[in-house]
Amino acid sequence: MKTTFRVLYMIGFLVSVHKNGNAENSLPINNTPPGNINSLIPVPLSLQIDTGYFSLSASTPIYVDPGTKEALTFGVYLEQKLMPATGFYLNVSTLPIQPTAHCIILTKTGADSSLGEEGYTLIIKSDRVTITALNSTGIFYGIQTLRQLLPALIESSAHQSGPWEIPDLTIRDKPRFAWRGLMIDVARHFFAVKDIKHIIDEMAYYKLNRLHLHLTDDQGWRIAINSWPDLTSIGGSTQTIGGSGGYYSQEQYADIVEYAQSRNIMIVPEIDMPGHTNAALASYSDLNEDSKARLPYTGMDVGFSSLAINKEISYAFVDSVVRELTSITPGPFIHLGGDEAHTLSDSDYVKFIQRVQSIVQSYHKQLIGWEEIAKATLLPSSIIQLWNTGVKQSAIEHGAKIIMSPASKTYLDMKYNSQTSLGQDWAGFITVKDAYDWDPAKLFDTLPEKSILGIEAPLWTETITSISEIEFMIFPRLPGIAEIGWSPQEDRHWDEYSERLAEQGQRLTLMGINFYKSNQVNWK
Ligand code: TNX
Repeated sequence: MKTTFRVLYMIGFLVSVHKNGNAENSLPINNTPPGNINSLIPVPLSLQIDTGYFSLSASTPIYVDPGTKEALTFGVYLEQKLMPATGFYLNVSTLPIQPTAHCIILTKTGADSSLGEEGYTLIIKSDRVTITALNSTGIFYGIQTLRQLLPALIESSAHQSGPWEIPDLTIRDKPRFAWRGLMIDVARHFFAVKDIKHIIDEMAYYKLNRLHLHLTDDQGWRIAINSWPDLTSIGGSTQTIGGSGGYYSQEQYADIVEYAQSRNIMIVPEIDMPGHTNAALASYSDLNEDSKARLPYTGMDVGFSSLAINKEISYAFVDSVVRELTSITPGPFIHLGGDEAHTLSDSDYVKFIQRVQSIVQSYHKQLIGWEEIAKATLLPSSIIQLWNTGVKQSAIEHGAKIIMSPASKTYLDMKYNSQTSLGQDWAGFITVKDAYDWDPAKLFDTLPEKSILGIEAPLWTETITSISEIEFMIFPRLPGIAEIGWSPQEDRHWDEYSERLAEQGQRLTLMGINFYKSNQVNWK
């Protein structure tokens, strides 16, 4: 919305004028600097500023709808996010008939259904903050917006003096795309459960809703499949360039799934096949066409391995994997990779994909695969993840849904520039601006918006070994990806976005996130 931007610019101007100590009279908010309107990422669908401001105090209660544990959970989540910096232990309780004059209300009552399943309304008046949504999803997003509207210091883990003020306003908001994801490759290097939870919290702040875990590859197998124990005892013991690897037990995996759910994020598991399978081929000789186990692999090449696609045992194997994965996957999607199976003929590849697609269907799940799977005849429910050259036109014409992960825009393992020591550059350098300044619906003439389910940024980890290195590669490009997924295209402009990103830099610093301080942004 054009007006939104004029307002954002205006408030930014007024706040900066105020900070310089003059023009107090023109400040619409009682001469007090408000929380920063210019900090919102992703920018909301619509925003209207009123006069006055809300001030959070130790005696501001948080009221939630009665009757559901979930509502209380989100109320407590908000209280815990506000506590460290404010020092306030806000009272969380169910909404009484006569709420106190000064309060925060999280409610489904009176929700605007035109904002859809993930939308919300956030109304800030001098005496009351109200987040209204059809679903708890929307309430959670309203909470993230509220956090970002408070002064940046709200993200400090140490007590700050405040004041904790937000200008009166009305936000109506909903996402452009249903799929707003990040992929982490835990196969090339393994990352502990606590690291994954950390990333989940960082994603939630930007309203991302899918975490795709690339669980297996040539260099490692990271999820316990109890009926095939050597996958982890052998296949899980290596990683790229050496090191002892690791894997998630099914209990640990279920713990990640549950933690993600509490932050509105669905875990999408990927078991890559028929290529990218050396770790499995090293674990079980029977999975090889020549019945000889492969040696473990710790290099960086791709495309050399394949399951024995002519042996029945391979399909029994896939069946066990999908069955066990289904038992720990509440979400509807199972990703079976399908990329870079360079050793197979097209007809063998297609035969394999169609068979594993029916296995996924027999467990009532939807198949996702990388763009190569479009060579096969796909079920209408199957989803294609574009990554390199595009998706076969006939699949698009058949109505296939596409997740957009074009390598030259979204591969967060690509270096920022020639000076970046981590990462790769086969798809080119990707600056912070490059990652932001494109439209998924304009990238390919033949791929219209209605075919696009959403956007996902993959982080491949051949060169990435720690959470701090993950953060350096994903921040600050990930907030840009999140805004592409959420905000209307006509409201996205790099110059204006880079101002908001600059403000977010303070928050990233306070959260202890190791981010790349690109000189394309005037960091504060
Ligand atoms: C391509 S993307 C791959 C991955 C690599 C990545 C490195 C895709 C489906 N395959 O196996 O890790 O490039 O950037």
